[in-house]
Amino acid sequence: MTHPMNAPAGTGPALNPCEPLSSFGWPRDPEFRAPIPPLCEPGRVVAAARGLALVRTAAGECLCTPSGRLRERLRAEGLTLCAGDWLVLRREPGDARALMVDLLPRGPSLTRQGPDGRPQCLAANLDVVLLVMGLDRDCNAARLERLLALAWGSGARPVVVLTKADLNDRVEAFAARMGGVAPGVQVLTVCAPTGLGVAEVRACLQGGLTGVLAGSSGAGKSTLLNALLGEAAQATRAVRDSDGRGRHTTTARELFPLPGGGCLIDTPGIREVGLLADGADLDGAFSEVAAFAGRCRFRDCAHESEPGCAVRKAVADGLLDAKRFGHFLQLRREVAFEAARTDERLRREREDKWRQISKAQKALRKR
Ligand SMILES: Nc1nc2c(ncn2[C@@H]2O[C@H](COP(=O)(O)OP(=O)(O)OP(=O)(O)O)[C@@H](O)[C@H]2O)c(=O)[nH]1
Ligand SMILES: [Mg+2]
Ligand SMILES: [Zn+2]
Repeated sequence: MTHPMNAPAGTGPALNPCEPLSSFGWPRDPEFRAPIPPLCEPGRVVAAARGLALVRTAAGECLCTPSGRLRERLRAEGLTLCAGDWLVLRREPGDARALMVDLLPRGPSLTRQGPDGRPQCLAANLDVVLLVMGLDRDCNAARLERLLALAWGSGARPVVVLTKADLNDRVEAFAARMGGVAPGVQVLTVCAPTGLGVAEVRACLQGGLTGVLAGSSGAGKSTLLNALLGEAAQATRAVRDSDGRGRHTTTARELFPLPGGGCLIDTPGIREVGLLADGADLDGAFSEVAAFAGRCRFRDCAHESEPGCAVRKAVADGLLDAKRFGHFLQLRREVAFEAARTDERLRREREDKWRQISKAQKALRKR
């Protein structure tokens, strides 16, 4: 069957039927109507590294290199391909490698501040962000607040998944506490050895949705993925006995289609530095603070010492949890710090550019 999107009028038969791609989430949503040019096909990035990408097309997986023009565009816009990206590919008959000719506009994506201070896309075109925390030692409110800020910033729906239910005898109390930190967010508990809760996670991705696993190393992300796949596709490793920390077993971000529909991107454990800034949404993560902030006297109230601050008043009146408000302030400081780092980088880049220009001008005058 030819997908309507792949059959522009008068271009003859499409190269590949797109039907099998539906299990990879194609088409992303009804408004996603990017036309695929003649003799091209859509594909989804399974994994990407150093400009190369392993891409899933209707015909199977293939290794792809970017066209010169796409490479140029990615460089100009500071973009790197990542798992979950949708691409336009062109393949000459008989070629083993396909050419990536275009990157389709990204939908909700998980981003973080990259090592160079630029935003870096970790996983693209998401419907659900699974915030994974282990009920052994990993699960706490502060960590969840960070993960939630990241998830709300992505634009995809967060779902909290508490793993290792077999290692905690107060599972319900923990789930309730995490539910309090994440008002309105679904909280699931799973136990990999017994398979408890795995079906509920699968249900979150029903209908060909795309999810990403986010959480610290050792939280049990890959173990959960394996349980959903019904096979040990991803390696997993025990956390260190000494401090309960993970060993960063997963090292690359990779997209897996799930039996029964939907796909899931496994990620390396997120180190919680540089997590925030651009990708963070504090109002989403602290919706109850945001609700009071609307009633502050000043629209740009920082809730510090301004008169008529409704947020401070709510804390004083016991309507807003003081600890939560403290976390809000702390995360806001971190976001501001990360943002300042980015500003500093931009300023330096601008200065460099002017230095180069004035050098070139001087050289011209000498001639
Ligand atoms: N008892 C128990 N152990 C679990 C459960 N889920 C995961 N584990 C164990 O926790 C350890 C870490 O699991 P991984 O799946 O490798 O963790 P990860 O989040 O993928 O870690 P990174 O890849 O380093 O980010 C492994 O030894 C798993 O067997 C569970 O439900 N119960
Ligand atoms: Mg892993
Ligand atoms: Zn205020």
